[in-house]
Amino acid sequence: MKHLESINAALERYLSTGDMPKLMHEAMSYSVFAGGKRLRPRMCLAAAELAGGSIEDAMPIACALEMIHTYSLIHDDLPCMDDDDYRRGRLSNHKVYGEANALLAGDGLLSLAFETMLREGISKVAHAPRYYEAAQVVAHGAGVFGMVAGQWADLANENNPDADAETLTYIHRRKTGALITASIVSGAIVANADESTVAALRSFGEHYGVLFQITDDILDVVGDAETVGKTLGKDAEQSKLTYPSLYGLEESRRMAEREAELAAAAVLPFGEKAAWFTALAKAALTRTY
Ligand code: GRG
Repeated sequence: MKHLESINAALERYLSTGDMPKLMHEAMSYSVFAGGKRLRPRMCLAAAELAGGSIEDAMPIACALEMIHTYSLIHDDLPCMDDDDYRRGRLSNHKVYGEANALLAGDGLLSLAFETMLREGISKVAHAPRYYEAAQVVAHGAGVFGMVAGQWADLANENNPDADAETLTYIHRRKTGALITASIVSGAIVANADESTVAALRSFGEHYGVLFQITDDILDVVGDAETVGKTLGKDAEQSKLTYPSLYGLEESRRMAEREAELAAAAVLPFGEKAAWFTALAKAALTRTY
């Protein structure tokens, strides 16, 4: 898979940059190296490549995105949140290291993400403003205007009989879509892309984010637990507002197809250069994990 090895090597390096408690390093590594798809860092690097930038310059941003994503999964699995014993096909972080350590491993990854972006940025003085703009885009997608707000709204609306399509859109644009969009936009920005390139890639990210969430919801209903690598059927059990619960499976599939078309249309102006993105959107429709 494109860039997978270099992303993993960089993550190993960034996770081992200094002196830290051995068990903490182990707990963080347990989840980072648990076989994730590396979707967000690959999107970041692919966007940088499309915009003619260097992979090396984008790598700290790409790895920070994966650290932030992994922290969110560790915290999401905690009993006080989604309470899941399995993730990425193995025991959740807190089932192995205990709740307090899992909380801290997540905190550790979140802060290491920002330390990595800031530290590596110091050596990129030649284009520092755009590098830091990219880092700010990551912060925006990860935090109180993005993923954290989405998770907040998701929890707040459990068992809310008044939650409607607008609520669903609000939650998923932020919980899942914001970090995905930030992955692509930050990659384009760090590559010094012009405004129209950033806008087109942002549009791809927004449609892909919705598409990804719809297929995630569908998998929770019809997926195979072993292949997906986590407990399924939990959305219905927790009365979660999802695409299938609101629109039914058939309509959800149609909506996913529509989002895949819109995502592909957004990158059409780039022609062959956008082949990776077009294939990614198409593959989401048939993903099994
Ligand atoms: C705790 C602040 C905080 C946020 C948690 C991401 C999230 C917010 C919760 C996870 C719930 C969930 C399953 C959302 C659906 C989309 C999603 C993020 C799926 C997992 O991402 P993948 O498929 O996972 O990219 P891998 O393991 O391949 O990296």
